[in-house]
Amino acid sequence: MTKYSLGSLVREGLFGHKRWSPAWRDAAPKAAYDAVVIGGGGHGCATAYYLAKKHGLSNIAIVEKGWIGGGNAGRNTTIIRSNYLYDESAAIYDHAMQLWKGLGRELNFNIMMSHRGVLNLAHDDGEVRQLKRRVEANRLNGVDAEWLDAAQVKEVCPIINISADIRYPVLGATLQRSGGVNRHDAVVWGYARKADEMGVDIIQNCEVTGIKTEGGAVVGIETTRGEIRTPKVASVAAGHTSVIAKMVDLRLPIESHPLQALVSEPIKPVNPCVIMSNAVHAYCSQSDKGELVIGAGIDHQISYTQRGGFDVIEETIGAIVEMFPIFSRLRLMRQWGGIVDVCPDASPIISKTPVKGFYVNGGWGTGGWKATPGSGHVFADLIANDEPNVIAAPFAIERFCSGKLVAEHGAAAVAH
Ligand code: FAD
Ligand code: PYC
Repeated sequence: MTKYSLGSLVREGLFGHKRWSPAWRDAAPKAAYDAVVIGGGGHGCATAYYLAKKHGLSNIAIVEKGWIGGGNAGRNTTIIRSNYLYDESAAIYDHAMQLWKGLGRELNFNIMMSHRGVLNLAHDDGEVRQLKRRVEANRLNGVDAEWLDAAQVKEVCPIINISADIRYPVLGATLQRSGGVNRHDAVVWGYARKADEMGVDIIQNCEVTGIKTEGGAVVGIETTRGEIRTPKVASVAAGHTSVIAKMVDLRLPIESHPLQALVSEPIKPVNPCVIMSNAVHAYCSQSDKGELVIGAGIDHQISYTQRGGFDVIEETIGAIVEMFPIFSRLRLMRQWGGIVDVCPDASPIISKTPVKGFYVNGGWGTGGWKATPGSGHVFADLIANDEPNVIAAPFAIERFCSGKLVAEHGAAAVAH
């Protein structure tokens, strides 16, 4: 019998709580930093972590208007995959996928990474053709992908209804076996704890209200807790990217929409994988606690309210019950929304701007969670070197002028 009880381990801080939690809660803004990251979501905390770890920049701050992980990072359904169509997307999402694989160990935090496989369903001939093409494109990029017919889908996910006479019959699916889910708050805390250990200030309850420039270059920010001087400001404020960009008179082609999700009461394990259907606006996985985690397509109205309409959820639940009749009598426990910012090509912006020292990372739309480590990694590179690396370069804002878009609506896998 060990001499340590679980309680004593927590009290002694052996799980790390004592060291990291109060530090960021108490961080007061300093007068000046070498760089400031706006937004303490997954991407913001990852950016700060890689700035400190890879580039030795630790006189930096994350400024968060609420609490870290309270935005989309804490509201998303944690689906991880990299099966996008174009080379540019495969490069960034698969970069993230490789980082996810070792992230729990790197951060010394259990992020509950589960590579349980992601199915993307096809319900008509057009989708079959489109998804088969994507499997081939994925393989050419070294991304694991398989095409399954309906019977093979049922082998992977025995509870799915593959009858031919339902409104949207399942004709087949792509399967990315390395795809899966993880624990969102743990990822944010893991990055934040490590960043904090390296000297990064995490300033919560501090809203950025303005960005100060002189001669076309950033010199500082205005916040609800006073002014901070800095030559570099990095916006990672998902859902509010265009609001922050407007502070330097930059107009971005981004729309903000609610995206909703919900969970059922917990049940015994019945769903071994993640199943997504773009056509019926629904997807589903099962958490380790047993809750079914269900998501919808975006709400079409533009909004910052962090909640959506019940009509969207009603449609999603109708589709889920048709695909999984076994769920029809379950009760729902919680429903919520986040605000996602969507670019016209359903791909993100990772970019320098015409304002020297102002960098933007946003527009990840419905699918940025899976990118978190890759996004933070390449954005930190851009901020430190003032140049995008080869992975980030295709996502610069110049593409909206040149027309070289990375059109990923199909692979976004969530109805827009
Ligand atoms: P956030 O966590 O939103 O971080 C941005 C932060 O900026 C917020 O904390 C906010 O408070 C802060 N901020 C904003 N304005 C200011 C200001 N003026 N001053 C200071 N701070 C500010 N993606 C997937 O890949 N897989 C999924 O399964 C998935 N499911 C989703 C389900 C839902 C319901 C939602 C809403 C999103 C989902 N997404 C998914 C998308 C994903 O969550 C986002 O693309 C991603 O999390 C965005 O990055 P982030 O985590 O840094 O954003
Ligand atoms: O991009 O895989 C995704 C996703 C799942 C749920 C929301 N987005």
